Amino acid sequence: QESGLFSDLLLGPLPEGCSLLEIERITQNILQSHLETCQYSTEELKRLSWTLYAPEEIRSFQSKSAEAMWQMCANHLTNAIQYVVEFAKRITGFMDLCQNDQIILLKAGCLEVLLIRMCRAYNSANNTVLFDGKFAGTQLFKALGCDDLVTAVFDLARGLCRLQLSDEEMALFTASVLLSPDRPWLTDAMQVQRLQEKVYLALQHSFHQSGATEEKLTKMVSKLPTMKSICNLHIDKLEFFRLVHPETVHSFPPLYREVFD
Ligand code: MHQ
Repeated sequence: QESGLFSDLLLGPLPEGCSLLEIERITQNILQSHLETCQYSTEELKRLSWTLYAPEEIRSFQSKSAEAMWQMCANHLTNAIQYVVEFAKRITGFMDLCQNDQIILLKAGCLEVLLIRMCRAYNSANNTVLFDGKFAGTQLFKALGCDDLVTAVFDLARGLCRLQLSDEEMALFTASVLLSPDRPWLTDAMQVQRLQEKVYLALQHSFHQSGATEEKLTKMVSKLPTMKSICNLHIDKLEFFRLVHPETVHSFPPLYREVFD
């Protein structure tokens, strides 16, 4: 375990005006925002985690049309995105960004946040995720015609699950992903970068306090490219689906279309 003077020296100086007190304030703010907006409490998920779909229910999902299944997934994703928007709004400093930059960060980051949040609602013991009230395996999503995407999402969830993130770590990690200063077309990337630096320090601090190693943080960061490629795959699938079923995509929730279409 790395802690003490040497690791503090290696971490480098805190950014101007970022005292330990401020780091603790940031941590509390972001943890609370996460807990208030994470859609399902840990207890609720625990209670539901063995509520599985029966074989005939799975078959009935599988025999839905691609349009019906896409519509259903788009609705669930849209609902979840609204919670991410609420999460962002409660992060100190996010609302101080200009509205243009708030929108850019949310559009670019909300699916990544959902992919990280998914591991809370994922059961690695049987490779299932909470979907529409019960736990579902990859085969339930067959009608989408996106097996590669669905498998990639479940694989990522399994990988993230292995890291056993605490709510504090997940809160800070999702906040730092949301506050990425490298998103295209930001008006004030510097302001975003200053915010992200503070959140990242809070994340490092949280690791040191809990006795976790730097390795855990490195592993979390190493999932980012996979998340990016899943986001791109989702865009590709939607684009192709729209070619075949333009009228269905037209009836997707406006928020879903604004983010992905
Ligand atoms: C959130 C709750 C939540 C809500 C929706 C769209 C498409 C073609 C494929 C869940 C994706 C299919 C999603 C609904 C599938 C992998 C999607 C559909 C955490 C995330 C979670 C559980 C989403 C996880 C991914 C799901 C199951 O708080």
